[in-house]
Amino acid sequence: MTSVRNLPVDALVELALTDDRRAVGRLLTLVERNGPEATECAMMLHAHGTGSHVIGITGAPGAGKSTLVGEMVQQMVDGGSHPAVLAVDPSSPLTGGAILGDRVRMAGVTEAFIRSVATRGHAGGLALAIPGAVRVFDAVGYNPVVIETVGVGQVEVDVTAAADTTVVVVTPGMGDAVQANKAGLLEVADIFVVNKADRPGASDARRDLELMLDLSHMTGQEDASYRPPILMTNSLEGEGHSAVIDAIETHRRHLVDTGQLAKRRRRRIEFEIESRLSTVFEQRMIELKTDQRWVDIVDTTTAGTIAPPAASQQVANLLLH
Ligand SMILES: Nc1nc2c(ncn2[C@@H]2O[C@H](COP(=O)(O)OP(=O)(O)O)[C@@H](O)[C@H]2O)c(=O)[nH]1
Ligand SMILES: [Mg+2]
Repeated sequence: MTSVRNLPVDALVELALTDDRRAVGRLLTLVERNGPEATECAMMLHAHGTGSHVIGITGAPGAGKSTLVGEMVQQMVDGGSHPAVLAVDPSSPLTGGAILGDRVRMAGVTEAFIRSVATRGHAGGLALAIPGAVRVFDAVGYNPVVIETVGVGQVEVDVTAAADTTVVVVTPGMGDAVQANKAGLLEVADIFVVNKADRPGASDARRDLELMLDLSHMTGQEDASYRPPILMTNSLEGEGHSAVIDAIETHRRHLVDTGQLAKRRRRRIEFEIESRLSTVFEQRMIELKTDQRWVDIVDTTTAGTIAPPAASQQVANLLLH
């Protein structure tokens, strides 16, 4: 058995396109590293895009995202789909991945591809790692691609940029709905899930969300014909998940019918290009700082010979050439 580690990228891509799991796993590793091989891989995969639906699942740690995803993936597979999961878990990537992996293995699912990604250690961060991994899954033919991530700060923004449909998971009690609102999740949600519906306060959480949606004119939807549904699930008992899957399909069809799917995908590409450029410039900036020309510019500016805006212009010229 030859190791996929020794294969050149073109052979690896060819093998991955036959849904060889080791080859897919190796491609994901290369993409996460974001070296020259990642670029080569992206170029080769480009021609094989299948347009998979990308679903973002976001919410606070412990909300039950992994459990929910495990349950949903099981149902998707039972329904004949071939889903992939990208679990981005900054708090406990190993545990998070293991919980999801164990559940799915327990259920006997071999049709789904599950991958855990740590948030650290990627050049360019998740903004590049996520679209790269989605491209791999999409080309191989995994559909849908589910991205699980914690809904705080930049990570959440990244996942929203990558997803066609964003599902925000909240739990009963502790003013979760209010927290979600504060975190800006109301604006990015296409679907709300109140998970742990077995706990007291679930209907209060739903009511809070309904009220906030009534008050908010900023639900992120580009037309008034769509209002994010609020669904209840009990992931321990496996209740309510088919309604979530149906709501995701309804939203997908809405995106297609209104032309918003194309717009979202365009925005996704725009975001990736921007993220790549930022990464390139940050890298060049780091390199430039070890260069005598940088020292000279800072020296002349400090001496008062030129003003900082002019110095910035000189630096920009250096970076662009
Ligand atoms: N009571 C109850 N507990 C749940 C439910 N869904 C998940 N949990 C539990 O909540 C904890 C966190 O779940 P996990 O899926 O890891 O949350 P994540 O951090 O959002 O991915 C685990 O102990 C789950 O067993 C639910 O519907 N009801
Ligand atoms: Mg998790």
